[in-house]
Amino acid sequence: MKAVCPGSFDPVTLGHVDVVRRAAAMFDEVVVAVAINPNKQGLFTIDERRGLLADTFADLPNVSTAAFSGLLVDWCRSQGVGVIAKGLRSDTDYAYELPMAQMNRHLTGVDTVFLSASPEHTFVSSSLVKEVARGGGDVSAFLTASVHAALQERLGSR
Ligand code: COD
Repeated sequence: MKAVCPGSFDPVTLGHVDVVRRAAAMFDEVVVAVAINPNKQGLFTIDERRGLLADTFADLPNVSTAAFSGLLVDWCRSQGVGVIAKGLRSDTDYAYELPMAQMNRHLTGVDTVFLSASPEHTFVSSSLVKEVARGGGDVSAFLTASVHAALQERLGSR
């Protein structure tokens, strides 16, 4: 079965990496799909995020990247994706994710499976990593070396 791990990935963190790698071990094929949100300016462009994702998962032959706009379930249908795989860090994630999972299933029958976040990644998010990095904090424990370098370069050039 073909699964999608959707998200903003601005940028991809080790929390995302953990979820995608576990999904890749469960499903035949996993597409890591970057959501295009015209109302939200990211730190990295969609293409840059895809590039960082492609580097990160270069060793996994059943993982690819994509970008989508509009409804995730419409994109799933057009791509033959049968399941959405997401990480769950907390009850806050659960409260946010559950109605989306139910709505997505109502709309097209596409189910969502949740992978519990690994304890060491429970507090990791792209937004927190960016905030700490902007303040000069060390975020190297939460990113791959190449994503960390890209983040340093981007923030340094601002
Ligand atoms: N550990 C485990 N999982 C994690 C971690 C971590 N440390 N960090 C993030 N995750 C998981 C998140 O729980 C999420 O499942 C996924 O990784 C992506 O996270 P982000 O932060 O990169 O992306 P989000 O949450 O901004 O992405 C939200 C979507 C873009 C997927 C969602 O809004 C969406 O599907 N939008 C498309 C429009 C649509 O269809 N809307 C209708 C929905 S019913």
